[in-house]
Amino acid sequence: MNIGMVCYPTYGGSGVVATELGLGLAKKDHQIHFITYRKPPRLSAFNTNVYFHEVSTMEYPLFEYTPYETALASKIVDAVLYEKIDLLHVHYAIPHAAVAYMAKQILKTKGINLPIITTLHGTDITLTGTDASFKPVVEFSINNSDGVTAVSHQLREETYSNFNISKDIEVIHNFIDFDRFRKTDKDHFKKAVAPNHEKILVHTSNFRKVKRVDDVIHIFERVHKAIPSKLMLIGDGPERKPLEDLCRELNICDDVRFLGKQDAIEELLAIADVFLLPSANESFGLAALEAMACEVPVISSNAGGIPEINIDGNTGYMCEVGDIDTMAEKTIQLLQDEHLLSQFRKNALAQAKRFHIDVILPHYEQFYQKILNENK
Ligand code: GMT
Repeated sequence: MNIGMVCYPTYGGSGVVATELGLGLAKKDHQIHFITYRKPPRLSAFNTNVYFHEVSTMEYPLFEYTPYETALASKIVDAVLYEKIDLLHVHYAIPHAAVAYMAKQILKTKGINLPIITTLHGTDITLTGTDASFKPVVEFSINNSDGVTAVSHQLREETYSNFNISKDIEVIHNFIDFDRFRKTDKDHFKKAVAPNHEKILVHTSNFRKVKRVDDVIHIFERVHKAIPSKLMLIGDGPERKPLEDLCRELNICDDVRFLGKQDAIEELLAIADVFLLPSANESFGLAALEAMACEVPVISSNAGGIPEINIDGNTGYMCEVGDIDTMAEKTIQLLQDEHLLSQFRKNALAQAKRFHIDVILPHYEQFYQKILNENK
């Protein structure tokens, strides 16, 4: 198939899922056309069957807000006309689903029917999508996509309860590429981060409020008092500065490393003992799944779709959102029991394998085929 892929070129979340999906499909001989405003980070190397169409916007003094949607729709139309794209898959509803609808209407006037699939990722439904400034457009564009998928059962249900949806929503979980995410020997690296064999806790996110990274720091402070340990914080975002201040206030700066955005997250996960994800909401929690694939148990909240991947008392522990005392207690319990920790590591890997790219990718291929058949 010749597939157009529209996404945000981000380091995590929906951008990563779209990129990994495109790369996986390209390996299976599909032609993948990424249409984004910047090259997605995981698309750096040359790949046969992968093409990149950069959306550029025109500067003009009248445009206080650059009309990105118009530029994206024009780029989609151009790519479909000249690359003979069979189907367009957009990730994150805002604004991609509405833009796809616009491109579809333009192409219709040229005698082309472009099937559109929208994948809902989380905040497009739970946070931004329900804001009055977006809601009618999100609802309309979901209902007017030819196919809709959600990354968890919980997100599917939340979409039905937040909007008036007439479409079937197919659940296709996020997935892991085990060629990349697996435990490797990074002992030299471990010695550099934890020279005195301290335990290593890790958290990855975009440092937005919804991630509750301040809870991560409070949990670490409690763990640190009981067990010699280090905390690696990977990623960047609006909350970083107050979080740095919090570390100073708690006097734990020597044992907390803010590592910023990292390309090779798997190398950091390879040396970690526990992954912390106390989010207020999380439609899936891909970052936790990546940790589990690297044999790192997860201490998380029980928000959103997290219970679809983390198994309480097996691959880690799940607690109520904001219950930092229990999260710290469970972390200490796990880190103090080598036998339990090693069992949880194995369980985490086994659970992650259920989301192996080879298992999930065929679901997307079947879904694409179904939508193409319905649109013949
Ligand atoms: O986590 C974020 O805030 C980014 C966001 C996105 O769309 O890029 O992530 C969402 O999509 C990910 C991939 O499907 C999910 O793993 C995350 O759970 C989800 N984030 C939230 O629901 C907060």
